[in-house]
Amino acid sequence: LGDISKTDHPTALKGEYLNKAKIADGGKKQRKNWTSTWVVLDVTQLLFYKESKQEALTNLKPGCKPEGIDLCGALIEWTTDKSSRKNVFQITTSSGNEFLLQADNYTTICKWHDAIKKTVDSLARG
Ligand code: I3P
Repeated sequence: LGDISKTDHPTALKGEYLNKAKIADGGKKQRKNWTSTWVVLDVTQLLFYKESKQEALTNLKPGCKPEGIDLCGALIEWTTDKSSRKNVFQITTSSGNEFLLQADNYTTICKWHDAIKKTVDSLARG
């Protein structure tokens, strides 16, 4: 877990491919569709890029903007009943969007779970 800072400051994680499925939009259930996504953790938000190279292009091309999730007031919880897959946690945003994130590698998904949770906690403390 080398990327996680030991201080109380918001944690940011460099990009990595995770499996992502959006299961609700504004509280309304959506059909689940798992896709591999390049995920980057910012100070206040989680960014979803289609591909790693999109991150490099995002500041150059207006059309390359990632999908950003506001982590303020979000809920992060492990789940075993929302998917048949292993190593799944759910992010519920304050606006009622629900995402599942998954990786086959347990260490990888724990790193993301812990860092995102830490960011949410730091945002709650102001
Ligand atoms: C879904 C697809 C998903 C699966 C989901 C299925 O079928 O197989 O991979 O989720 O299960 O409904 P479809 O492609 O026809 O939409 P998991 O892989 O996370 O189990 P679910 O309905 O139990 O969520």
